[in-house]
Amino acid sequence: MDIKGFFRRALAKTKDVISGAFRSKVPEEILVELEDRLILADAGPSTAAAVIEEIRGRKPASPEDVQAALKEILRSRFLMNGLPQFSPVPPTVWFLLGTNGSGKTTTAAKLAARYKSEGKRAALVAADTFRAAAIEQLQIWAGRAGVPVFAMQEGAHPSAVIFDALSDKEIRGADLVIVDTAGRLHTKTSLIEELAKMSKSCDKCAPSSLAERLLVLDGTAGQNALAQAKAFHDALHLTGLIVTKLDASAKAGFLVSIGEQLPNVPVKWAGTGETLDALSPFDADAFVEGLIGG
Ligand SMILES: Nc1nc2c(ncn2[C@@H]2O[C@H](COP(=O)(O)OP(=O)(O)OP(=O)(O)O)[C@@H](O)[C@H]2O)c(=O)[nH]1
Ligand SMILES: [Mg+2]
Repeated sequence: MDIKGFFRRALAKTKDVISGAFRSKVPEEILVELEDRLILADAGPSTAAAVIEEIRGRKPASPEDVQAALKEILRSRFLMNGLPQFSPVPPTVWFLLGTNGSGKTTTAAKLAARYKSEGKRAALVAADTFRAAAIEQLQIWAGRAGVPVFAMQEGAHPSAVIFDALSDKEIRGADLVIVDTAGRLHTKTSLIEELAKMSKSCDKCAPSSLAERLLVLDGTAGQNALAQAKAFHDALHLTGLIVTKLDASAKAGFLVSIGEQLPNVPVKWAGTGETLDALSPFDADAFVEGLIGG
């Protein structure tokens, strides 16, 4: 997947909104218009105001100065350390967390397929035991990805599923074990307890294996997704974000406020469609270029 081309297409409309601010040739007029347009692009009022203040502080003398400063400032808001983390010895375990329908199951399969294609042994674990259909859905995706999947019956405790999965020879022998969890609200306190138990299971069976707690965010939810992410992070100490449905989002501008609202939680992956190969490492340069041009 050419992520540059993807963002150019996916962000074309948002880019038009932002570039409309440059109809004036007077820097201060551009800045006033630009602030409104960043908000329209779902960057959030406080981020928009902060970005404009920062540009103004640089005393731009021309529209080109404004454009260059905008690009540099937006780029600086994305962390560099977005690389996936692995445990010192295999297996590495990643938890995929998030609200209902954000794309956890699909993304779990996409990640497994991706690592498999790189020659790693990837496996999936069905820790969403709320509905039998959820287990089945992951099994179908595992079949498509050609990776083993560990599942127990509906209603089994997620921490028990993880314990048994990591005791299973085939799963234990994998390099990367991706755990699909049930969709949930960040407001539920039982979530924190459940995740603590799941982490404990990991530690018991495979010490230090849990390397990522990744929040899967629906990219079409814009600023709402960000509010969710903040609540999840406060409760669960996330290690990274996966933003899905960027192919269908008119609100991807919210990503520029992530750095401000969630410092230390890098965007690691971008979901770009519904197929198994529609996942890319997040590329901040390509994103900013798509948003405001080359
Ligand atoms: N367009 C698009 N659709 C996506 C993407 N990722 C997931 N979807 C779709 O989003 C819907 C929900 O995906 P799931 O993977 O089932 O989401 P989930 O978080 O596991 O949902 P629950 O288990 O019900 O909480 C499905 O129709 C997916 O095809 C993406 O990157 N782009
Ligand atoms: Mg699911």
